Amino acid sequence: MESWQGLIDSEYRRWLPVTDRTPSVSLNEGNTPLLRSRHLSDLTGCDVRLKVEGANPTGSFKDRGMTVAISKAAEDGAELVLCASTGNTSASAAAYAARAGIASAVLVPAGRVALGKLGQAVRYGARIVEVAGTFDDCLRIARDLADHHPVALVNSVGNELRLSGQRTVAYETVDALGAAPDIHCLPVGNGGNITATWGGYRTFHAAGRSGRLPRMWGFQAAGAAPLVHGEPVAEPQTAASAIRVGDPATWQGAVDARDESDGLIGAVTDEQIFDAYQLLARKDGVFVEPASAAGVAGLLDRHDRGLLARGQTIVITLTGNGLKDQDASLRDGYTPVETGSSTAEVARALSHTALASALS
Ligand code: AN7
Repeated sequence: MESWQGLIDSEYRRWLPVTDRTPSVSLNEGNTPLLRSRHLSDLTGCDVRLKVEGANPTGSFKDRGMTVAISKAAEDGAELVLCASTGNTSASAAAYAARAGIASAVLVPAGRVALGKLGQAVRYGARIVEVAGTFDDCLRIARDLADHHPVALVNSVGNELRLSGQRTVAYETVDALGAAPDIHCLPVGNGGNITATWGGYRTFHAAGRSGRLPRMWGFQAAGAAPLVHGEPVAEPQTAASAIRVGDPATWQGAVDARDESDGLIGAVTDEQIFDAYQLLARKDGVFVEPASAAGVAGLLDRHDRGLLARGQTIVITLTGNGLKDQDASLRDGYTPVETGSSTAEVARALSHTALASALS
């Protein structure tokens, strides 16, 4: 079997807006695991699958759209790519720009980006500007700059290139399952991913590759849930920093995905998000960043309220890798158990744990 070469040089190429003149700027993104969650399946009586997007090269689903956006920017001779970001878009844009030999600049809300993501952008060589404001302010400024200067804006807002790449998550899912699932759960921030994922399912349905369409179930953090309230939130609040967005740029796309699929966009509290974050690591061995657990939190919330029928196939997008946000992983405190370097001392230290009987 030929090894995976990334999305542009995959079987999905024909669904992407690239031509023979488009260079393929790739880090071999896509082709991510679709893992069965035994725990969530047993709990819900459904067949629950986890689409592990943290396995992408920069650790989030953003790489799917970025390979297309930066390849096109390279084709167009762009000298600078620009984006606003809650963190993952900046890491991805900076990496693909580096690969293409194009300079990158990223606008992020000051002090609100997980350090792992910032560290990625630093290392990939992006010019980073921390804006005293929200992500929504960053996006407004980025659009303003792109309107007046010759830079390639690589945010997904109205960006068919980004969205076309992000649709591939649905193509991979359909090809893995043989059809669309009954329900597709995912976190929602700016609204690009739910729009693109739904667009992907519709594309494959129209092409006869899936006999059915899923219901799209999107979940926002309760303190940053404009799509649930039906109006922008001026001061969005959530510890899930990736989805701290008060005025989603792809508002209409997200609402259309919900309505056309007979789905829903619900809110989950930070407590529910962190419970799901913990559960995924403990029960499935999958380490995600907090925002990425919102889809699982939402599914569990529906289940707890008796709103989830058994026997369905459910796919949940886990959007980003847990390694990016160690503030989150250690926020409940981690107390190291320290000992001297003899076997006896280590055995004594372990004797306070469940290992005691094994070591006695
Ligand atoms: C892990 O990086 O918007 O609803 O600037 O990083 O398409 O915005 C990130 C979003 C979910 C929400 N999970 O997706 C950015 C950015 C993770 C994310 C979302 C993001 P959208």
